[in-house]
Amino acid sequence: MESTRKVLDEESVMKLLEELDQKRIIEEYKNEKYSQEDRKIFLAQINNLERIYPGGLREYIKRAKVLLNNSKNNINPFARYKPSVPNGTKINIGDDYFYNLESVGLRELKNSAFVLVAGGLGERLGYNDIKIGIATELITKRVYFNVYADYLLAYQDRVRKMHNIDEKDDCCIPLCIMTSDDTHEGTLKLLKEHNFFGLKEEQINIVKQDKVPAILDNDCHFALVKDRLVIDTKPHGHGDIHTLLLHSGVVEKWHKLGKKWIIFFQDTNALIFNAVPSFLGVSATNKFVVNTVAIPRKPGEAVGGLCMLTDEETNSSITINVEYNQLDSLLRDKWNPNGDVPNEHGLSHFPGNTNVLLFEVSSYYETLLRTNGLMPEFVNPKYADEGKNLFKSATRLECMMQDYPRLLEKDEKVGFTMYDKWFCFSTCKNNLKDGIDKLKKNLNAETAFSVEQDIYNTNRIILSDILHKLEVTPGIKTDVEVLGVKVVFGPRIVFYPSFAVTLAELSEKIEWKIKISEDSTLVVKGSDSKIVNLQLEGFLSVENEKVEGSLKNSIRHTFVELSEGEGENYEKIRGYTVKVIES
Ligand code: UGB
Repeated sequence: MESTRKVLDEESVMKLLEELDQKRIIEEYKNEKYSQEDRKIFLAQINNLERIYPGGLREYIKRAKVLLNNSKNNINPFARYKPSVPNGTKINIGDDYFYNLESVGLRELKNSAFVLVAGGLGERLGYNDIKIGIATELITKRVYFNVYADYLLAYQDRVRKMHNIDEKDDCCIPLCIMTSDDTHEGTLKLLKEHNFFGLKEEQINIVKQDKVPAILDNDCHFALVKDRLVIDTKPHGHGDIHTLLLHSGVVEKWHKLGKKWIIFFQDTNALIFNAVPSFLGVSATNKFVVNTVAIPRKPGEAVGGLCMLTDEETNSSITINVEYNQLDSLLRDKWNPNGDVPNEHGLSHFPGNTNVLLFEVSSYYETLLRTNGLMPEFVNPKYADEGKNLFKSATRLECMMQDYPRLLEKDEKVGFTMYDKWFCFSTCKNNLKDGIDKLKKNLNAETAFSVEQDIYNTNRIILSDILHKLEVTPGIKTDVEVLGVKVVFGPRIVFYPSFAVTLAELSEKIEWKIKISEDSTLVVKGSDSKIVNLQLEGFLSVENEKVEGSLKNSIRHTFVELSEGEGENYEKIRGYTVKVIES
């Protein structure tokens, strides 16, 4: 990150470790069992740790000591704050205001850049490869990154048309991807093997997050990897993206290019792009420096809650995410003795954070320069004694990308935009078994099969409930059972972004209505496709053509349960495969 930093030689490293009170490590360094090569690797590691953390190891330890001291003395970071339900912009999908926002947002795409945070290992998902390489649904089998690239390409196409930009002139929408040691190689491989899914290599920046030193005790002694001269390190969290965007020079580059907006999105939420144009419209209209896509959440869900926190001393307020593992206790203390209680619809009073964030570039760049890209952090040691002096295992500082608004000093406008969940949020975070257990507890499964259901369902709801252009007729039952739970699929309707990137476009390209049987499959691609009064029984794939009238064939996509361990990885995590049958 800080490329101009001087390389520390052995003497300087030893001086630094001495200053940081890391005597045990200095002793270990001198141990004769280590070779010159081991020592060289160790010195390189210290130099790297110095480089990746703004302010280096001195700053890391300084901040860690404060946070560990607060934790030991039970100083609650929220002690000064009183939580209340925040006010945001409520979106009614399909009303006039929504279409207005979409068209404002569409114009802003020219000034936008995107950031995909994809450094997470996905421990809850238990998938043995990178998450952006998982098939989103089994009809087109497009993996997450393919879908994201398709959206960027379709946005570029609209920007070109809207602003009369010639084919030969560049109108790239830049993308930055954050990887980690767990995902970096896999991400490069996926992108290269697929020729960047149609994007230009130059429009993509990849920044890799590094891990930070693991800490053994309240005095911030670093942990060593067992029997090795290597400092043990642990993930620092998705908040690293802000530090990396500054120190890699990416945000400066985008600022110079005249970009106005940066949209941050997660690795496994393809539905979010339904909301992107209107979300941009909200920020542009309200001049928000930070905006968050929010959704209704159920109490107890692993989704952070947006709260208005009012400082009881100064009376100033901030609307910010409180992470799901802290929300209930904060609310019990100062809002309702029963904590995160449901409202009359069974939902939390506090909107859920999707971690899809939209920042205004000038304010963002200025803030990062002022703070040197250092994020607010927290520490979460598990203590082994009552006095809180011993840790069960080494800990580290962590940071979250959604904590960025805490860095703002000026009276800048921070907002959030509330959407219906079905429209923009469906993530793949849990393995099959945990997903099913969540369903049984009336929570969202957030697993591969629920994502696939949500993709088809969202298109069905948009066409039927919002555009009033769909009628579903009965067909052969094609439900599949997964670990004893029935998974129901309606018609498998997949629209490529090239066909429509807004609801307004979709509505314009579907004339009259679509009548489709519940076991049919419709895939539409290409900006020149048009659907006029279609009655479909079977399978239809449309690309840049006009289809009209009645179409019947005997092709069906049926879902078939797999036994444990059977199938490709992307099938194993959903528990079924798709079979194309012709009767
Ligand atoms: N990620 C990284 O790039 N690097 C990291 O070190 C860690 C993660 P998770 P989490 O969607 O409802 C978040 O693990 O942290 C990427 C919000 O904090 O999937 O449990 C990772 O690859 C929470 O408030 O999510 O919870 C992925 O793309 C809530 O909104 C992204 O960061 C929740 O998301 C998120 O990582 C949610």
